[in-house]
Amino acid sequence: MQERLEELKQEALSKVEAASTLKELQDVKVAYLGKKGPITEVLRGMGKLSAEERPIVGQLANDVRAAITEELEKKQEIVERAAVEEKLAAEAIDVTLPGRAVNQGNRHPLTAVIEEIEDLFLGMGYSIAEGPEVEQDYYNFEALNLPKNHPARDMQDSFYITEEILLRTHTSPVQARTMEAHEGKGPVKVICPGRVYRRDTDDATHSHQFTQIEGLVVDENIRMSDLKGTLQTFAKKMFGEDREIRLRPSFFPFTEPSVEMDISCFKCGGHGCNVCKGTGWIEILGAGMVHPNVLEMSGFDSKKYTGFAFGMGPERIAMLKYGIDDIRHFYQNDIRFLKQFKRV
Ligand code: FA5
Repeated sequence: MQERLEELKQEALSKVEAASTLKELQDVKVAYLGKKGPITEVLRGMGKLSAEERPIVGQLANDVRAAITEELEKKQEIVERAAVEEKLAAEAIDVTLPGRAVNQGNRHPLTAVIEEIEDLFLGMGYSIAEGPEVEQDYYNFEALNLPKNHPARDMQDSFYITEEILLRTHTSPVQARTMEAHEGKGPVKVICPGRVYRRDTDDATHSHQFTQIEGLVVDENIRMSDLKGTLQTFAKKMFGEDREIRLRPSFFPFTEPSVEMDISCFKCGGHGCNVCKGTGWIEILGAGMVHPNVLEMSGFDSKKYTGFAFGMGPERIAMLKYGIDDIRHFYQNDIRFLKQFKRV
């Protein structure tokens, strides 16, 4: 029996030695130390032994068990460590490899120009107001002194959703909404950037959907000279210190008097070139003194308050500033076009 135990021990230890996975070790454990294993079998047969032999064999069986268990544990640790090392080796990162360049995006040129204009006016004490793109006929036209059937509505052909609701054709309705919210109390000093829509046929300078930035100042004693000074500051900051401005009489139903502002051509300095079509001047925006009817309709006393307003198209400004010859480039998302504005 002692010999048999010694044999089993050698057998088990050589199987432990040969095992290379946790599964194989587990199999050895079950085979030799399990309830149905040969050592248990030997122990069961001890009843047949003499009283002197029994403790010796018992002791030996326990020693064999302990020896196998110890070797199993040692080997298990080795196998586990090897598995971890193998995993680490497989996941190793070669930090000396050259990195892959990250594709970095940049702001859309139109967004950049709008933000530049916003910053400029925020610096002059304006705040930003916004309004809905799906607008009521009342704010888009009526509150701006354009009653139903007024011929000047033709200047801005609209996308109607119902008789009374349309896609706004300009950002001027935000003027009316802002004044209404002030409940007849000045001062009001806002710019209103946003998208607008018109039934214009798309071409190099027109789009059916474009952006505008509106400006509105209402307070006591606001004069035409305040408007002129503001526009002059804007033109110089946006297009360069040498820029001159020129105001030409124009017509908008919501302003009286109304003007259009030109800036001296930044390319030729006013001598005449292809950008200014030989005139030396470039048209930039529409403006004027807020019509008394508009002030009254939005709850302001036109005897006490006066104001000025202006509206510009950032697409046209961006086109001038960066020499872009077709407005459609802004909307086509051609990466070759957009990449040119990296540092804007
Ligand atoms: C207006 O929309 C007035 N609401 C501006 C205004 C505001 C005047 C406050 C007085 C006081 P106008 O229709 O001219 O005006 O449009 C203003 C600017 O929008 C134009 O100068 C132009 O830059 C731009 N614009 C007009 N139509 C289009 C179009 N189809 N595509 C791109 N830009 C356009």
